[in-house]
Amino acid sequence: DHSTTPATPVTIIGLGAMGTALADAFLAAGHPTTVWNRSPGRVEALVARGARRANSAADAVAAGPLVIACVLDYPALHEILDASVTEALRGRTLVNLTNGIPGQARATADWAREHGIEYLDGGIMAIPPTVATPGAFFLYSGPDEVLDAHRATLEVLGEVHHLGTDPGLAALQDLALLTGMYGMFAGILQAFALVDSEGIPTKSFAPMLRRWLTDMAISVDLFAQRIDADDHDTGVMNTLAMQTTGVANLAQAGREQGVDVELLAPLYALMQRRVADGHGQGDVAGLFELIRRPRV
Ligand code: FVH
Repeated sequence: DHSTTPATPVTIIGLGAMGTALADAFLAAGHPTTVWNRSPGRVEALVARGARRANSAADAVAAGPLVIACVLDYPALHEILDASVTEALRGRTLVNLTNGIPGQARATADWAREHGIEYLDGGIMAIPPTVATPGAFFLYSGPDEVLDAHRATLEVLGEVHHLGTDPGLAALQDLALLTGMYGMFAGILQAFALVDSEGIPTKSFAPMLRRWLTDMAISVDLFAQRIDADDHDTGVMNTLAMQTTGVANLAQAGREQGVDVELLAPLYALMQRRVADGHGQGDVAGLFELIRRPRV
């Protein structure tokens, strides 16, 4: 009977915008939640909402079996993990949801193994208000048995995606998802700059831009099909040559409107290179061939 099973105590290290949202999610789900932050001021509001205050990071870690860290970056994390905290973590599970690169995740997993700490690395595909809503999903990598032991608790935060035992896989795919997002940000900002140059309020243009980007999201699947089939040339409906002319036009229009079009310059240069290589009648997804790691 799950209703009589006490919820696993959870410790949250790092109470920035995201750590606070994680702690609130566990409090709302009835988990005893101990919190610690470098600057103590951020603890107060959570304590008022039912969290337990720890006087040091080591005390926070000692409060339960599952410790979740969410700080700015790995150097910040390793500043926190001094000798006393490392010792307190022995025999417990550390789930690190701090953004970083695969090498940092793998090095931290090695460090954890050396100190008898179970370790999962993770990535958060949510913003603070969407934590613990159906929109949130979390990436994890690390040993199956560690993930399985804490799956139910981690599901409180959002959908759990276990990407494999290599601890670097969550960081890699987190960064890949963010790469897609930042490319989109560049396009959104460039589009707004263009309409703003004619005094069109971005708010009135926004619904059309959202609709167009939502429709064009199909490109994710279409490009993936082309790349996996290693075929950028058959059945092309919108050729690279045509699209290169279009991008030249929007860059020129931007310049004539007094808009800085620097964000588009690298994409345009790549398109021109691929056309010069003889792939003008191919698909735009063929640009992948110019940026991928060469096959050995
Ligand atoms: N907020 C978001 O929307 C995104 C969503 C996706 C995931 N990211 C990642 O989550 C990590 C934390 O992000 P955050 O939004 O909570 O960041 P801040 O509000 O800026 O809080 C930063 C916390 O890190 C602590 N901290 C910074 N440097 C140190 C250090 N040297 N030693 C100890 N702690 C440090 C900081 O403490 P304090 O300044 O309050 O004392 C905050 O707790 C991040 O990896 C995102 O990429 C969030």
